[in-house]
Amino acid sequence: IMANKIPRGAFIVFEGCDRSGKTTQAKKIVEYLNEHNVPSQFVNFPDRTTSTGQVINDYLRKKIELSDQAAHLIFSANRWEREPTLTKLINQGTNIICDRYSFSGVAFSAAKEGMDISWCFAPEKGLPKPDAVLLFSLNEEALSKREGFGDERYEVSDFQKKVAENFNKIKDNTWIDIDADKDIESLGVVVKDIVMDTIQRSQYKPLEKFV
Ligand code: NYM
Repeated sequence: IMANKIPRGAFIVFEGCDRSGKTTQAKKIVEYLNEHNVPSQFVNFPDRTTSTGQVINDYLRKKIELSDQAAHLIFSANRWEREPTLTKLINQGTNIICDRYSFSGVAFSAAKEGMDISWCFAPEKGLPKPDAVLLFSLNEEALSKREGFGDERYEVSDFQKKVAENFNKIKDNTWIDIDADKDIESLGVVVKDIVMDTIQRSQYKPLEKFV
């Protein structure tokens, strides 16, 4: 007899450089889904509210210094801290729209001298693998027209360029490239189609893990 399985939620990650508009879009689609009775939750990494998140916040605000390796592992620990709740929510049918994930961890850390991509990816193994990754990109001209960076660590254009290169190195053919040089509404239409499609096709597939 076939088990009467409950559809699970989709796990959808929005990635990209700072200022690409992904946070706005992630919040907007979550609002839309919930309004249409599709249970969904916005999640963002780093999650600055947890115990590791407070250390990360101090680090990003340059209140404390950490070695590059230690900083990297704390960002990863921040995801592992959330993993049990995330997996549970997904399996219970909540769609997770996640603003940054392991790929930001790798792309930002590996933009530093002496940090390589495979070392950076190692602590991510075993975390839930997203059903879709949307990579928000802006060309240099479009980026320069947006409001300036803040004064957190990493918010400088030379560093962001390296981060963008890393995203392109680590992406595979399942990632969806999003040209973020659009107004909020038009970008929202693009995002909505991809998200609805992902929810549909992920419902009865088991949630995978990074290997
Ligand atoms: N960041 C984010 C990392 O360096 N490693 C990570 O694992 C993650 C998730 O934190 N500049 C960086 C990217 C951002 C910064 O993120 C804070 P946000 O989305 O601006 O709060």
